[in-house]
Amino acid sequence: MRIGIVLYPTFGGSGVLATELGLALADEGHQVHFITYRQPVRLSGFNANIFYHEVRVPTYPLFEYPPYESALSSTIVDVAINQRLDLLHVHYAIPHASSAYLAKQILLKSTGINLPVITTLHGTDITLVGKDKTYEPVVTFSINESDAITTVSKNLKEETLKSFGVTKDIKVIYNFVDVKRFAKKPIDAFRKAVAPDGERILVHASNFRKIKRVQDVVYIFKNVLDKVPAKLMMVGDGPERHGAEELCRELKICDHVRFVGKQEQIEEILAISDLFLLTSDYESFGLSALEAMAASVPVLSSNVGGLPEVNIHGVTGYLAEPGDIATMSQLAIEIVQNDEVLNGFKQRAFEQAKQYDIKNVLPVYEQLYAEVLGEVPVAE
Ligand code: GMT
Repeated sequence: MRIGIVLYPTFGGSGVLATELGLALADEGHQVHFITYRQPVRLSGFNANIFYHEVRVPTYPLFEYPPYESALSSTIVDVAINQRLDLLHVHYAIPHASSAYLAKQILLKSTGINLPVITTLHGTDITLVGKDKTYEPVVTFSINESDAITTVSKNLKEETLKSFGVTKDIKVIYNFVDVKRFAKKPIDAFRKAVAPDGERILVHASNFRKIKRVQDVVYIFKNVLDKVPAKLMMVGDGPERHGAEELCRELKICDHVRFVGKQEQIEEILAISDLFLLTSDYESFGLSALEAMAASVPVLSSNVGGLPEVNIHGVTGYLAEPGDIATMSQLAIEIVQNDEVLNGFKQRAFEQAKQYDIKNVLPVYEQLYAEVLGEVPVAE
């Protein structure tokens, strides 16, 4: 198949997932055309089946807000015609689903091409931004106009049905991970550099937005440190990083915390880690937690959104209410203070991640594509 994928090219989960999906589809022999405004972060190296089409947004003094949505629709039209796309898969509703709708109408009217559009909803496009009255009518309309809709967890499906007048069926296709990529041997020299005296290594990775509650990560770490020798790696960057760094200074724990910024090789960091902390107010799924589990790292997370579908309480880690720092700290200590307990969690986290391996999820997307193209009947 010739598949167009519209995505955000940044470190956010939806962009990472969309890129990994495209790479896996290309490995299966499909021709994949990524459409976005910048080279996606996880897209590197040459692959004969992969193409990248950059959306150019010309500036003009009149444009205080350059019209990206129109530029994206025009690029989709161009790619669909010239690359003879069979279908378009857009990740994150805003503005990708409405740009896709517009492109579809242009193609239909001007060339007679009917380009099927699949929209995958990822999280904040529904729960935060999408719900905002400024966007809601457009989001509802463009979701309903998609030929197929998927969400990355059962929880996100429920949230979508609760907040939007969606009249179409929504299929849950869980996020996935390439277990092979994350099941890496730790690099001893790296572990020693971070934790020279064999301290436990705790890790958090995100885009440091408010919703992630990164200060909670720092408070929890401080409580762990009071009981167990430990180090904390803070991976990523974003608006809340500065506040988290300040807090480390206030709590006088800077020597034990490293803010390493955005990292492309997250698997190297996870390979030396003992516990992943995800304290968010909401996660539709928590792809970063799944990646940690694929690297045999247990997860301490909040009990929200799709996280309980991924992180199983008492099995792959623990869950607690967002903001309940005391309980989270106690549970984190429980996981890391004893080798035997920690190793049990590590093993079970890895077993759980295997269920979400790309090789199990990719065929589900391929089946959906075939259904949308009318090649196979729609599965119940
Ligand atoms: O909202 C973000 O943190 C980024 C966002 C994205 O779309 O890039 O992440 C969402 O999609 C990820 C991939 O499906 C999920 O793993 C995240 O849980 C989800 N984030 C939220 O729901 C907050």
